[in-house]
Amino acid sequence: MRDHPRLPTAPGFWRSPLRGPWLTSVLGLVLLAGITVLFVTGLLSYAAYNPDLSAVNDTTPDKGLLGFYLFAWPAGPVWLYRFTQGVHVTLGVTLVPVLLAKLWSVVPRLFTLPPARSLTHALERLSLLLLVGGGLFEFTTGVLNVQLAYVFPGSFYPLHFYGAWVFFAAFVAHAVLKTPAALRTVRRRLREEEEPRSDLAAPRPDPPTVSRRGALGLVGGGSLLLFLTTVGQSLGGPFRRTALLAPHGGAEPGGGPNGFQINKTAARAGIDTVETGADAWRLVVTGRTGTVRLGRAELLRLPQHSASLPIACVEGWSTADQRWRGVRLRDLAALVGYDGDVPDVFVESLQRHGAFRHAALRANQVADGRSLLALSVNGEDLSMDHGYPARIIVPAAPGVLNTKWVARLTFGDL
Ligand SMILES: Nc1nc2c(c(=O)[nH]1)N[C@H]1C(S)=C(S)[C@@H](COP(=O)(O)O)O[C@H]1N2
Ligand SMILES: [Mo]
Repeated sequence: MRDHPRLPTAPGFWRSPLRGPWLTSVLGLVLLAGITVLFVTGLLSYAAYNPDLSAVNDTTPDKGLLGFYLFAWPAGPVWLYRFTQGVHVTLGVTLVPVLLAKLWSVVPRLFTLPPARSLTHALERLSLLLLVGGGLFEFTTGVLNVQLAYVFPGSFYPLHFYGAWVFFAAFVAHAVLKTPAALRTVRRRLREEEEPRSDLAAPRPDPPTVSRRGALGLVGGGSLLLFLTTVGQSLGGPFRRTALLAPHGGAEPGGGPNGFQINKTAARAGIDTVETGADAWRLVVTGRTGTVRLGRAELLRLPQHSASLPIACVEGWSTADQRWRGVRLRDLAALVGYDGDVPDVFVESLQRHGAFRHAALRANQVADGRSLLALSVNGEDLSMDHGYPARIIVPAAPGVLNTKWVARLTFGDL
């Protein structure tokens, strides 16, 4: 095409006949609903970490007011975190095509000249920079974390956390400014009125090769495909095999009672069978009345209780319910002087290096009868990779709080 402008700043450069207020509005309204859910479930995930309990669960530097304490995460229903985090991750992945299509639909505006017509225009463009930058950052860090690709400097958690606040502030401003017009555009189309002139539409469009509805169908189809190949990891059990996009790294869990997902093996955590053996391993329990040390045989002589609970990770995957059996955390608290007035507990693993080797549980979690120091699962001793000789299992909590290879429990208010 001889007369095609070379620079994207020229209005005639953008030729797709698909761009226009309707496409942008529909995609925008889908994102308005979807990203709101992502923000709410993200905040819930933050609350679920017990961020206020200790500097161990939440190590975000300088979080100040943004680390505001939400509420005590409940210990039921047992599938609570599995659900909220499954929604967060599955919806986030599903929205990727919608986000990309939305950005594509407005990309000509990135190149408008002059860059700023007025102070208000300059401020608006600055907020769009935060919106687009924040959105791409949150989706990218989220997907990388789900894929266990820890390529960013520092830890995922504070990056995704701070990014979320920047993104959401810009998102709220954008939604307040644009939603009324988007709704008007969609309604006008429903009444089959002409689309008004807009700088979103190409001034000299090429002939269409697909209709706008067709393009929207393509985006929706892409989302559906991502949904279908992701959701299985949150459902767990046999559905896990359908989660083609979920990472299947870690160890192959194999079959049998211990045959469910393993992210970090005992070998990777640096745990060896000498320190977990009957001669070496003692659980150290400390509380109001001092310290007691218990071997595995002694723990097995305490009252044993069962609970059917899943392990649901922040990465969105979950196991189906497994039948755990062991000693109630509140019974262990009672051994060191807490009868009835159950406190928080700080849990430490044998593991000496790496993340997730300690965790803080809140009093309401310790008090729940389904919160166990598990010694066996599905009728068999825990395998080394699932935390032998003992692991924590708490209902409704994120997997990261279910510490494996437990060495020490310190009861007391944190
Ligand atoms: N000691 C120890 N316990 C741990 C972890 C760990 O790395 N070390 N990982 C936690 C996380 S993030 C999850 S989701 C659950 C399940 O992890 P797994 O699949 O490695 O058993 O165990 C938790 N307990
Ligand atoms: Mo996890």
